[in-house]
Amino acid sequence: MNRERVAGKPRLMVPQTAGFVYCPGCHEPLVARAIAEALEDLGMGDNAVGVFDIGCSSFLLGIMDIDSVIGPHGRPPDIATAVKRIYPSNIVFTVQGDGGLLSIGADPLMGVLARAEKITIVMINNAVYGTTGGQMAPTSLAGQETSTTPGGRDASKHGFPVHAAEMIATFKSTAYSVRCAVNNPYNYEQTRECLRTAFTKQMDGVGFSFVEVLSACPSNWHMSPAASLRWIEESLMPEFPLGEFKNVDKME
Ligand SMILES: Cc1ncc(C[n+]2csc(CCOP(=O)(O)OP(=O)(O)O)c2C)c(N)n1
Ligand code: SF4
Ligand SMILES: [Mg+2]
Repeated sequence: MNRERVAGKPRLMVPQTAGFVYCPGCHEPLVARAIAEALEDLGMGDNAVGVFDIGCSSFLLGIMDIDSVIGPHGRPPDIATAVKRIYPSNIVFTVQGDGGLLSIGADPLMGVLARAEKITIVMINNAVYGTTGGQMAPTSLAGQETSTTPGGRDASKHGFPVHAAEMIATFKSTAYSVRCAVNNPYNYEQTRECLRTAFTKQMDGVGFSFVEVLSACPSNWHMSPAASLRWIEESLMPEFPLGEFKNVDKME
């Protein structure tokens, strides 16, 4: 009987060789896979440079077979700017956590938006600082218990969650801004498509593109992988709705 191949490992994903192993149920490797597939779909795997941040996304370096560089925490947008200006025909993208992009690296993010850099930023929104033990991030929900807000995030002391995809959509330099998730096969396929669109905006020279992905961190949410999937749907998505916030073919 002939069997139809319905899924396989993308060529750009490599067996994990580094000492680090992602926690069970972590969605970051799925984001890496979606990026790998989007680059393969576009035939750009050999002409792409990933700039990874300090944080759990830094381990994409060990599982993706693309040219890559790692930056000091929060600085990937600056490095991506330089790489893109030196190699303008390459797809240049960063992968950063919500802490790395919105707090520690808020200044480099503002720089690329102000200068209208034609790069792509992929932000992993797991509502915590994952690598360092689950401290509050700018994206932590109201009432969310984290290691630095053991009584829950209290707006009067800790402020409100930051909506990156909506905020970035307000900049004239932004060609594309979207929020996705990889919590089920449908949303995974949507993420792959959004990444293709984001990279295409860059290849066409339209402007800056941004893809935020809701991502499970079971270890720091203190939940099982299955409970994390439910928490994404019941708690994260109401605060961070999925969808496109900007999609234009010309900066104006
Ligand atoms: C300037 C600087 N501040 C703090 C740290 C410590 N640090 C390393 S990773 C990290 C948290 C990363 O969180 P996030 O960016 O959300 O990524 P995640 O691990 O959740 O994917 C912190 C605070 C650092 N390396 N450099
Ligand atoms: S700490 Fe969280 S983000 Fe980091 S690998 Fe584990 S589950 Fe993933
Ligand atoms: Mg994080």
